[in-house]
Amino acid sequence: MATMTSIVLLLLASPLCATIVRSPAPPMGWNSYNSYSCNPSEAIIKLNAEGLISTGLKDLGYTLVTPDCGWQNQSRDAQQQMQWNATLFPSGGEALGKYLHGLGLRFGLYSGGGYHQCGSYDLPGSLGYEEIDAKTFAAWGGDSLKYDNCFSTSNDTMVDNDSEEAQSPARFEKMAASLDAQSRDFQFFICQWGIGENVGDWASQIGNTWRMSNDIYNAWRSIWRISNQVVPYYRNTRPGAFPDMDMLIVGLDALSAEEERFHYSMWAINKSPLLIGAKLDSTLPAASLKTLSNQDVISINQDPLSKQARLVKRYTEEEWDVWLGELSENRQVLGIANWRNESQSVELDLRSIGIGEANAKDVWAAESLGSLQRNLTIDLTAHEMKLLLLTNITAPQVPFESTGYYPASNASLSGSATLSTCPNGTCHPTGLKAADIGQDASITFRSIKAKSSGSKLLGVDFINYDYATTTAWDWGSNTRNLSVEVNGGQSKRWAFPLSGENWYETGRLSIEADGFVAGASNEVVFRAVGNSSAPDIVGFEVFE
Ligand SMILES: *[C@@H]1O[C@H](CO)[C@@H](O)[C@H](O)[C@H]1NC(C)=O
Ligand SMILES: *[C@@H]1O[C@H](CO)[C@@H](O)[C@H](O)[C@H]1NC(C)=O
Ligand SMILES: *[C@@H]1O[C@H](CO)[C@@H](O)[C@H](O)[C@H]1NC(C)=O
Ligand SMILES: *[C@@H]1O[C@H](CO)[C@@H](O)[C@H](O)[C@H]1NC(C)=O
Ligand SMILES: *[C@@H]1O[C@H](CO)[C@@H](O)[C@H](O)[C@H]1NC(C)=O
Ligand SMILES: *[C@@H]1O[C@H](CO)[C@@H](O)[C@H](O)[C@H]1NC(C)=O
Ligand SMILES: *[C@@H]1O[C@H](CO)[C@@H](O)[C@H](O)[C@H]1NC(C)=O
Ligand SMILES: *[C@@H]1O[C@H](CO)[C@@H](O)[C@H](O)[C@H]1NC(C)=O
Ligand SMILES: *[C@@H]1O[C@H](CO)[C@@H](O)[C@H](O)[C@H]1NC(C)=O
Ligand SMILES: *[C@@H]1O[C@H](CO)[C@@H](O)[C@H](O)[C@H]1NC(C)=O
Ligand SMILES: CC(=O)N[C@H]1CO[C@H](CO)[C@@H](O)[C@@H]1O
Repeated sequence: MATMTSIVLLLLASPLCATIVRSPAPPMGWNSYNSYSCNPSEAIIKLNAEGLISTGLKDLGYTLVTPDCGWQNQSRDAQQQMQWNATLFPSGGEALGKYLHGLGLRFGLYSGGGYHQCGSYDLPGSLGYEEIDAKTFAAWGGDSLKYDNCFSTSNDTMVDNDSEEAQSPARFEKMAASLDAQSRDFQFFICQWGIGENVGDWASQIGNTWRMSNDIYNAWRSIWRISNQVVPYYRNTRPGAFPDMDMLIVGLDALSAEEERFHYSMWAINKSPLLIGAKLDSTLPAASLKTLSNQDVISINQDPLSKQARLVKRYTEEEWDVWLGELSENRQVLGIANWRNESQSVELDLRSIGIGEANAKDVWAAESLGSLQRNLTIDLTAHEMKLLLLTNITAPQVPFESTGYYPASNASLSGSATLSTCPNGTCHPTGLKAADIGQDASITFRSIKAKSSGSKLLGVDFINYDYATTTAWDWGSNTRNLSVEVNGGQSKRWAFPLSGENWYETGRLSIEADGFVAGASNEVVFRAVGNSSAPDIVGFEVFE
């Protein structure tokens, strides 16, 4: 009864409070950080807000404007409220909000759940002041809050990625509840950096978006790193809950025009927010503006189904990937990603990704390709992401079928490799995994069946949660490599992305391995590559 009463009271009370708005599509807008670091100012914000309008980007949906770190005064006022730094923002926060709203834009606020703000040792954080700050942000007319994770555990350590406290949802939940208590709608963007376990599980409950990686870096290699880390978050992505791959580096003079299209495509199909980080003035390259303005790519990102694309096939030595995302109205987006910095021609059998026939539009070329089936030959230029919008999709007449599942628990392990029993319900589908596959280890599967000789599609069930935080600034890639040798032939290498949100959540990577012979006597050996560990292996399934 008590519970019933409180539910009734809550329902009655709800019209008085607003709540975190579950905006159905990923946020789009502009943020100051990538171009101005923690040094925004009123003039900078106004320049770029006006840039959104003069470039036409506002009309395409980029409406949120966020001054990132560095906007504050060092002291709170007598009522303990945060204040704007009047040297940098002479008109103050409320006036800035009015100005942005007057332009038809939305006002994004930024703070963090720590003792200080990121990028400073003296600007006050929101930790312990959540209710006051949420109220102040609402009074200024804020429409969203990006909430960062610096100084989470001490006054003098800016980045703590390892402690339980730094990884905990508690500080983010406190701010979410404080925003919910305001009589103003907010979007809540969690910037916890994807540290710890199961971040998408809790963050998607309380935030519109969650940063699933360390910061983007102004170089091509961070595209590879973040793409490998976003893979498993499709489980949490849904309308109102999106994985944040960080602000775009399009227009920042770090990538070629082709690479900018690749980066933008990858963010769009994975349903990341599309937050521009470039200066929207005369220095913005025309090609970058054109990329940011592609309406087909924007509508793929904003599609009402809100399904993150899946990495459905990878060719590591050949350096290309196949990504496939479901869209509304029974459409799909097919992304063919050339990680090689050279042009190459690749072949893809649509049947191997579950498609019989489909009509296709090459999105970036803006041309119809007519009806496609079976084997496509795709010419890719260096670092190109080809995006094909598929409609009228039919299933293959003769689909690939499983001809057997081979658990690691039934394989011969050598060297450091050990078989480990996982907590109940994990390490799908067997509950066991081969772990510690180091330099001298191998896992040998015998008696593998094949109906015919040649290349087979293998669905490898693996576990990798070796995520990059400090190595993110360098060459951390969120991958572990595995070599696969069939019947004593030449071994081949694959880079496995993250599989899940902990060391027990299985992911599946589909690869093609050659050298099988018809019959039931095939032998497949998995090994680590060089001196770095392989992903843990649960088993694999063969498809023909
Ligand atoms: C305001 O910003 C300026 C420029 O960054 C800085 O020098 C000054 O210390 C800040 N003042 C306060 C009170 O935060
Ligand atoms: C910062 O806040 C203090 C205390 O409220 C105030 O005296 C000072 O003028 C402010 N300085 C700036 C730059 O905003
Ligand atoms: C941080 O500093 C404040 C005041 O300067 C102090 O009250 C608090 O205990 C400090 N916290 C930590 C974790 O050092
Ligand atoms: C890709 O190749 C071009 C031309 O050879 C070169 O200028 C560029 O630095 C390369 N990019 C990367 C990320 O290595
Ligand atoms: C398509 O490619 C596969 C190999 O990927 C090959 O076995 C098959 O014969 C090809 N089919 C056609 C119709 O070319
Ligand atoms: C899809 O198929 C339907 C009939 O099956 C047809 O009317 C329609 O024109 C097709 N759409 C495209 C884009 O080809
Ligand atoms: C396990 O391996 C043996 C041969 O080593 C094979 O006979 C048996 O069918 C395998 N069982 C499974 C479940 O794969
Ligand atoms: C494992 O979990 C299932 C449900 O997920 C439950 O029915 C079963 O009792 C659990 N087994 C153990 C040993 O905890
Ligand atoms: C695996 O290979 C990829 C490139 O194919 C590379 O970027 C990555 O660093 C490798 N991973 C490890 C852990 O060595
Ligand atoms: C691993 O191998 C690389 C080169 O292949 C070498 O530079 C590095 O020192 C090795 N690391 C260890 C721990 O042996
Ligand atoms: C998981 C991870 O990358 N942890 C790093 C957190 O930061 C400390 C200090 O910078 C590193 O030593 C850890 O490796």
